[in-house]
Amino acid sequence: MELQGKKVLVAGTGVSGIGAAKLLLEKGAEVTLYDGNTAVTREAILGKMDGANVDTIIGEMTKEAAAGFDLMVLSPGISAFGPLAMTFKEAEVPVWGEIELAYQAGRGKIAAITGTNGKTTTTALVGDILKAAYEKAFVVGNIGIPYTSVALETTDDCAIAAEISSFQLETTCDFCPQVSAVLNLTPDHLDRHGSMEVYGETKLSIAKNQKEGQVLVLNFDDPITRAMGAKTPASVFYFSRKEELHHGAYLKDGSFIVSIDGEKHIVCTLEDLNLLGVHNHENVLAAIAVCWFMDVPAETIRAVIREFKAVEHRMEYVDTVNGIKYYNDSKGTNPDASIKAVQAMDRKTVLIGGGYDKGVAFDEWIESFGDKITWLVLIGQTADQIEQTALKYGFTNIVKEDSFEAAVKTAAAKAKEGEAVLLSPACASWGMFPNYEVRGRQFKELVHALKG
Ligand code: UMA
Repeated sequence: MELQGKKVLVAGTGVSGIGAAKLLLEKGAEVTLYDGNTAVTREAILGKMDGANVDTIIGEMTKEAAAGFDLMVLSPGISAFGPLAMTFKEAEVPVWGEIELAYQAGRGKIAAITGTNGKTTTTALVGDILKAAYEKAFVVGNIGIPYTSVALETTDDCAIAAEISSFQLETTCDFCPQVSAVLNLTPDHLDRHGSMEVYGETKLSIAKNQKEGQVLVLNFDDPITRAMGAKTPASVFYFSRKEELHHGAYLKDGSFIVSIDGEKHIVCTLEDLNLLGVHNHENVLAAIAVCWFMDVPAETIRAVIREFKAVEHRMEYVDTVNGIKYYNDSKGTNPDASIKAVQAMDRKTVLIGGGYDKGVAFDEWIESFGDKITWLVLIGQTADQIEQTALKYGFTNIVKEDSFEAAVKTAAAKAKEGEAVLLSPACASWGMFPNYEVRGRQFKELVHALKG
């Protein structure tokens, strides 16, 4: 779509909406920024727009107003099937997400990564590898950097590592990566998608425009992602931590191997890794597979893996205070992610959990505690639900706190010397914090304050 002169409504004035609005202005579109939150002010929106004078609508959006636009660009936090988007769809105004807009405006070879867990680590690793292999490479998407903020700098010979969430996939149209990946699928965001089936279909739509020769990397060990292989026109390349594959990437006897129709290439070994937990073996396998098909030589992949460290808020070591080690896993925003964090702990641990209610169950999370988790300190909307689930399994060492600060202090008091405190809430941060990054940063500040 030619954007010059088009009237575009950008819904949401967070990083995604602001990135989209700036790109649209550069492309000569007439931009109106909309936010449904009545606490947001026009001044605050304009303050994020570097002096550009755009129209704003705050609060209610009427059918009549919607019909006056040529395009709507929706932020991922707003459902593509909610009343706002439906108003535009009914008025036959195309609805794109920020990813689609960036794709339409940008160039270059895209490696797009989705999945319930591991996306950020895998995308960050893929991004580092692409930066080492290509003259120009970008890391964008759900990782926190809007794709639109770099789209106009992309060129035909550049590479892009994009972390794509299921929210963002609801609003792609022509988006077509050269290589895509679905890392795994476990319950998350069911309040938004309604069912695991819809959530899975949304994830698989990352490959919906790919053709044979363009590659979809899938986890062979996860039954749901394994089954996706039969439902795509893309060329499928599996990875497995458990099984040797004739055509795929796998881990065997400590070596990460790419096998192309039986021709084996050892890319690196377990000794090359600086990442905790077996789930990271899967992330590394996925990154190797993605980069292989982004035409990166094995020696470059290995050199970058050797240097790669855990990303912020993902099993991030914070400090040791009074002989207690503190870990920030604020990115553990669903039970499966938090289970992996619990499994990666090598000592008795006090766990801080709870937060926004996404409609998922906590049974498996509680069951994963074994005798490793000594106390559970709960915060947020899900605290009561988690407590009830824990009691059902006989786990009674529970404290509920009203504030995050009190939760960190209680966890510090419950942990003994030689033990650990882990923030891995199994819930999104919303309701108490704007996002998981703020929650993680506050945790680190509170830990440093304990040192006093
Ligand atoms: N808003 C409305 N109506 C609504 C909901 C929100 O008007 O019904 C407005 C809010 O008032 C606010 C704006 O929309 O002004 C926020 O937009 P947003 O929620 O889309 O957030 P952004 O700041 O634009 O950040 C988004 C992603 N957020 C979400 O998907 C919720 C960020 O992912 C992403 O990093 C960023 O774009 C850049 O691409 C965060 C996330 O939590 C990290 N992702 C989920 C996850 O990882 O599980 C999917």
